[in-house]
Amino acid sequence: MNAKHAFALSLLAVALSGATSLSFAQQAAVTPMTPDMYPAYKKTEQANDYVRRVEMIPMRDGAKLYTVIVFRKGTRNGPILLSRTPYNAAKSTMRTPGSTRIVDILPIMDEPFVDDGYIRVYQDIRGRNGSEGEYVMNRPLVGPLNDTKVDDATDAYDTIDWLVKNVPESNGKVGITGSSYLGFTSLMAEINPHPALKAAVPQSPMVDGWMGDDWFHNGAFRQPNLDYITGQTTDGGDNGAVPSGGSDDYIKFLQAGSVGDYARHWGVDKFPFYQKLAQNPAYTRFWSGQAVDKWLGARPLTVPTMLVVGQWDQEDSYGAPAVYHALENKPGAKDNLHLVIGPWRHSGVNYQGDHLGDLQFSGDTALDFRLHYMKPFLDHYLKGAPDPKIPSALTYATGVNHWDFSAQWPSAKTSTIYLGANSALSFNAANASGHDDYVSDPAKPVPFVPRPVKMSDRAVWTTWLVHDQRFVSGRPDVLEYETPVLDKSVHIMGAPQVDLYAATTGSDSDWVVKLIDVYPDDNGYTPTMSGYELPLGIEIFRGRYVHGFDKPQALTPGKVEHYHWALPNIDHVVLPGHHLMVQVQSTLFPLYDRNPQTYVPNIFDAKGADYVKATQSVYFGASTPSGITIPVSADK
Ligand code: PG9
Repeated sequence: MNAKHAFALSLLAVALSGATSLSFAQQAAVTPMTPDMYPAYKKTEQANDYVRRVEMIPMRDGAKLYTVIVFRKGTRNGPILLSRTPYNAAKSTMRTPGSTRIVDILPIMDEPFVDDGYIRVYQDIRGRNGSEGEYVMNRPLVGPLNDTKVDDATDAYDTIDWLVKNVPESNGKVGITGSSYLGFTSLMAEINPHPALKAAVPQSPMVDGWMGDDWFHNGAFRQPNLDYITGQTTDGGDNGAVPSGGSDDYIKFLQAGSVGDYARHWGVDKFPFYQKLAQNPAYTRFWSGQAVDKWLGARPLTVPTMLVVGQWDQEDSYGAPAVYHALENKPGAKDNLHLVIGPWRHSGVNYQGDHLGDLQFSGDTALDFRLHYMKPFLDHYLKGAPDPKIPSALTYATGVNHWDFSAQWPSAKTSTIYLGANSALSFNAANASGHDDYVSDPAKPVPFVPRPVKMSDRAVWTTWLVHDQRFVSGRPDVLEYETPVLDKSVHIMGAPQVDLYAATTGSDSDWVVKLIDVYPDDNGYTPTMSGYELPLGIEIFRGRYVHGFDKPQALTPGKVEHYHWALPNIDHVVLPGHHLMVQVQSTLFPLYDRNPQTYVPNIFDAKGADYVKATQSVYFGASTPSGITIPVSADK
């Protein structure tokens, strides 16, 4: 018998015996020339603790959307928790490829849900990854800006309809959640919602891309978007950033010139979404017509909604509070609308939340929220569990590290801190009038983090809003105003409002204001925080919009204008022994594009000669009371 025959016989013996393997003694001897191919091999199925089904769910226009349904084996009568994503449903549901454990394949936030009988569903939105159809960034609602018959509201409706009819393990009740873009799709599901949609937890939703979410803030363009658009729109999958290299984004953007110059240099100008941004720099119908808070505010609230945002959300701090305010007085809002503000970065609610940059909190605040507030909220509406009685506003007070429960947001009580002479900042209006001047030079913009700047570095990007601001203290183009040491605490609960009276020698200008908690110089308990200048809010305003976001106008050189804008919403206690500080500057680079300081019709296309130095004057005193009005807790 040659080696081939012996091998065939051993296969036959396995087949006849029904055994899956032979003991070493039973095996025919192999020789060096025994053929090595073994076509009879059948993969041993892993003993997964989950079921993972992929479905192509048909929409009303015939497009099919790639949908992954995951649940623990044995799940019956389970509620469905849906997320509709542009970030790859297949990858989102295979975090650790090859793992047999459901908690390893799903994102960490899903663990308590699937452990408690939930069915987790991730779907690629139309045109992304595995889904059919055309991708349009934050696809507008069907109507004046969308002449098709489909949007993310209809797609959510059709998906939910299919799921409740075709997932026999479900109890027919659906919740929707997700952060940022997924927060946007969660809100869209609430427009003409499917009756099976019983609750929504939109997190850091992108709501108004011009006012204060991803693309612009008060009209100033955010340059990291160029990387995002490249990744998002250059193929059906997930491309990377602009392949521009370099060790310092500060230099890279400065050398390029305007945003338009940069875009042309790297080929970004060809992308349709870039063109949408560059052709719509002001707040025209293009933007107001797709603001999600305006769409939602035009309808009653029918789906119980818990809006979530991070206090230091570096991408979408605007959206959740804007939707809250658009809905708070609507029929159906009482008891069904909640705003949650946690001590997190953008999307930090879904990760570890025991610290942010140098700031430490009491335990894992994100897990605490998910376990003790978010899940009981969903359990109530999707599983019939008792009502956890979540307040209208659930906010985490940083500084003292505990959750606050409020019936309204923001606090109705306010207190104003005024800029004054000699760098003073005071709760009393300044007696003497005057102004402080600095020269803003677009050739030397103020960096938003210490150089070298690498905006794609996650550690830098996710924590820049809590970065110690001492790195710009003392720059001649940064004004600083500071209170004496506080003898009692200041509990901020809401969005501080900036009133800046200022003039420029240019014909356009940006203004950046920061509200800062200055730690004691000798901070014994956490020495690493000694003297730390913790930003409580940083926000920009593009001067040309002072008389209306849809009406850009040249500024009159030397004329004092009253600029008004909001800092992000916070719940923070500035402790006795600390100081409050305000910094004012005119650039925050390369996060925001540079204002040339000469009025041009479209800053995306400013020319080299348009970029000029300007002397900026910040006014204080009775008739020009620059300051910040702070909502403060009514408790004291
Ligand atoms: N902030 C991201 C985004 C949302 C919507 C549009 C563009 C960007 C995100 O994290 O998804």
